[in-house]
Amino acid sequence: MQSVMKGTVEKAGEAISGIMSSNKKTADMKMNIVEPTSSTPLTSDFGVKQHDTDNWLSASTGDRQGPALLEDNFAREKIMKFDHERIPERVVHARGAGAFGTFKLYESAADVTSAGVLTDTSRTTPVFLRFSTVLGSRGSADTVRDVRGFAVKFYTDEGNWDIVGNDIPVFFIQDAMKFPDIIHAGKPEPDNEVPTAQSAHNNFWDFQYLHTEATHMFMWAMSDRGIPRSYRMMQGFGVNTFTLTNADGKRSFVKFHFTPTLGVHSLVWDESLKLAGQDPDYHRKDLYTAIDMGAFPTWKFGIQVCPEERQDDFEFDILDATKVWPEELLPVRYIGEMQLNKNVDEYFTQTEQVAFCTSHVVPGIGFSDDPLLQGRNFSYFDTQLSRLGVNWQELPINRPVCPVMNNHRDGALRHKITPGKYNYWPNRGSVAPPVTKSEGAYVDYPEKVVAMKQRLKTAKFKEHFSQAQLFYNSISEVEKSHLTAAISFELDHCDDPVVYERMVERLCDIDLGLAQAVAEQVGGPMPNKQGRPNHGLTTKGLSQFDFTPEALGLEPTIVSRMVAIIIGDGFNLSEYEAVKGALTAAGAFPFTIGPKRQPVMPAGGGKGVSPDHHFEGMRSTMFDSIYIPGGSHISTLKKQGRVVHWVREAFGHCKAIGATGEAVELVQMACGIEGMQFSTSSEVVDSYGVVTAGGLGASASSIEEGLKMIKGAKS
Ligand code: HDE
Repeated sequence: MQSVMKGTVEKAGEAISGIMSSNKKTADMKMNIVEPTSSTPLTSDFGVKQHDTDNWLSASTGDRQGPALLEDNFAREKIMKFDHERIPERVVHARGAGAFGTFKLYESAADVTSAGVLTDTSRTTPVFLRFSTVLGSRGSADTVRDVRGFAVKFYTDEGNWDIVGNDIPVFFIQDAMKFPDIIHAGKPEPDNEVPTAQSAHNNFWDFQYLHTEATHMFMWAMSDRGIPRSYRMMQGFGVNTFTLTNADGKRSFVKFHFTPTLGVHSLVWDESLKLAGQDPDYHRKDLYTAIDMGAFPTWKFGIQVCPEERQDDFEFDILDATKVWPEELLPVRYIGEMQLNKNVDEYFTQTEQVAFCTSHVVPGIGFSDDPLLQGRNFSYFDTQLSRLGVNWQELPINRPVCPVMNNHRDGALRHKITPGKYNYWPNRGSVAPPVTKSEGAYVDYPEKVVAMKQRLKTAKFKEHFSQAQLFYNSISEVEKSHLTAAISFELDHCDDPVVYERMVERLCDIDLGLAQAVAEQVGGPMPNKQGRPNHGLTTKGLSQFDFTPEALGLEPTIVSRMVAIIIGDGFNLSEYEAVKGALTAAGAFPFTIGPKRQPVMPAGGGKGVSPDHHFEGMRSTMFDSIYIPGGSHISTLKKQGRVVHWVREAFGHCKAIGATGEAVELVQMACGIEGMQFSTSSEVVDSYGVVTAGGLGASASSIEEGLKMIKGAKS
């Protein structure tokens, strides 16, 4: 990849160094970065230079290996350090990928909050974002069907603010106390630790039936949101209800939204399944490559604000995390933009050691009584203690960019050295005094609470189906059919009839047609009666089609899309170069795929082209689109099953395919379906996302056009 995109990488390098010189967090991290070079000698951890780290000190004669000696402190240090390399993986969201970036506000939200990060439009706030899957362990695959974590740490001038969100705006449970149950039910079953990274098993669906408040969320998880094309093409949501307080002390409720400027796109299920084996790192590589190439992913940041006086105006409780706030009732106000523009320097010390806490908020931002959030505020700090130890906030990735001073002391691996006499307050020297609100202190919102201590959920929390119906009613027919197929797949993996038959019953509470379609696939009695009547309401902002670039008022783009150009000996060099040049100029990432990674000769001879990969080394699933130039290579390629499969599979996955000259025949053979049009002249024909031109010339721009269709075809 570096070779094909060298120019772009150099440009990206310049852009990144410009951005980074003004990034307080990356500047702060530099203090801990020690770059190994060929002139940095190898030493032990206690600093002594070493001459041999391959052979354990032993009592050997010249021709016979003798016993290893315990006295070899260098060998012992190396082995013992290695023995302790692992820390506990996260109990959920273990598998992740992260990057650094910046947050810029373009409209002040001073009317609702006093937080500097949301009011000062002149600031650039450094961020670190960690994406993750939820159920799989650290070594599982990226493309499994799952919810994705979207955790953002804002290193603000007033301290760290963490939004620990997901790519889906609601959650399975309303109360934190249920978290161990939902996670135990989703994780591998306890007797045999099967399946890995999947919700397609008895326990998960048993829980979904018995725990009705999860209904809305499982509909989202089974929709295409559960199989994103890229971390860069997902929305992020804070999910919980937080509060904002302005300078006059007026408080509002708020939900946080991040919307990708690339639009929201998904894989198709067959691709996800195959990619989990073919390229388990698909998403982390996609993120890393895009940033490396200078195609920086960007999200618009929005707030959905509910004034205190309107909190009881809705049929749902605004503190219930299993409910969205429909945009017709409370519109999303986009006020800023977040961009990721630097990859991590080292995975462990940054992506693995980053630690988020929902309880980390800054002045002007606060909590609500959302019972899920209240419990999360306890859990995250607690989990960091077991994962990273009591001084986890001193780790380079976690420490704030503003001053930190207090009377917390000691504990394992304390790094900070705080000189002086005082480690308590008040002290006779008035050292490290608390300050007032006007001096920047976080002051809790004075809220009157009159209540009974009891374990309950109030009436509105007990309504569990209305928004599941709203979601189903609001998505497109294509999304509905994918959702039906996804539930059918999952329940097919449940072998206990109690589980899948009861789930079909549950689906009747949403939509009878959906329940019947699923029953047909998975077995059990065929339902014939709708359960709860469907209210028939719809809302915007739930379907992925509401987040295509066009719907967001943006130009569709092929920037960072991966295009495979397939060639064999005898390919048409001028078509190849024209299309590859056009793709590169438009910001796409073209890769040449040939029969071997040795020079492939163009028609008419000349210098060969060395492909980036060979037909067997990659699969169509790893690319967004395919282009095949014309030439005499087609007669050979047509006979190669793997090549025909490349094209046919890409077509089956609704990808844009381009062919010029003789290649039109190959594409026709691989994916010709009744009614499909192919061009035999220089006229460009676009039929079912297959763009063909029989002659030379017009191809470059037409392929570009074809690629723009990716966004629609893949949603
Ligand atoms: Fe989490 N969650 N969670 N969660 N969560 C964790 O904290 C927890 C919930 C989310 O990239 C853990 O540091 C409870 C909702 C993300 O490091 C743990 C409850 C949402 C990440 C934890 C929830 C999330 C976590 C495990 C129910 C979306 C990964 C490791 C009240 C808004 C952050 C860790 C990263 C991680 C607890 C529910 C998102 C155990 C008790 C709702 C993105 O503390």
